[in-house]
Amino acid sequence: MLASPLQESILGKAVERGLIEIRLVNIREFASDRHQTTDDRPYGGGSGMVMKAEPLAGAIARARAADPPTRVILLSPQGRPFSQRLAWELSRERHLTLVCGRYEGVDERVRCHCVDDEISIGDYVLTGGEIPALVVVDAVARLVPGVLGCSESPAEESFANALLEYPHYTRPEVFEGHPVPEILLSGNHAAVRRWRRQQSLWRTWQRRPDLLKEADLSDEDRELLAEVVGGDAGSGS
Ligand code: 4HQ
Repeated sequence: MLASPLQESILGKAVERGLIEIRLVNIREFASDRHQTTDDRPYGGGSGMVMKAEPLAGAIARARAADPPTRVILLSPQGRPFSQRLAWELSRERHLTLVCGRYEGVDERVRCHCVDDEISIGDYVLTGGEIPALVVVDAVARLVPGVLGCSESPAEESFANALLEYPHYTRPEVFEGHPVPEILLSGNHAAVRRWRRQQSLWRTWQRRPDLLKEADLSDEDRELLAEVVGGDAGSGS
């Protein structure tokens, strides 16, 4: 579930170029019985299985013994909501350990005593923490200097400034009867910049008013938004 996606595309290239290093640990290696059991039935009864504490704790202890020191993060729907802000924060760490649970979750004592943080990628239930871990790795790795080409620097994009992206177009000039907005063909760079900013503001106003409330808009932003939505620009409603 993890090895193959991590070898592809931008992440794979970043690993090849030595910009990031990713190690996978199979917790079965830390099981003590000959069946390499990592789950067991819940105390108190009920359906489903629980990840046993010892194999997980053993795997985490191994990670903690490594250099440089690591921050250990459990992926779980009960965690702190993942966001671009948190991705930036994690991108400044030298070493992260992402713990992926299966079944109904991990023994509460692992959560309390072996991990530093808990992160959720959203309010829905998945079958395991592997895909959430891939989401975190992807979002964090692309912020590591050198991972993206310099033409696609992560600083000036959506969420860095809390606004949604403006619409993008490439050739052909007319697709199934739908033309590219004329202004983008005008060669007037100042007008293009203005139009894009206005589109970003408008989109965010329409689709994510919650983001607009957090954004700090300039006077010009408010004017651009008022041009398309009327008097209540920037109120976020
Ligand atoms: N799970 N954000 C259940 C998630 C999840 C999420 C991970 C499912 C852990 C045991 N993790 N396992 N949403 O749904 O992070």
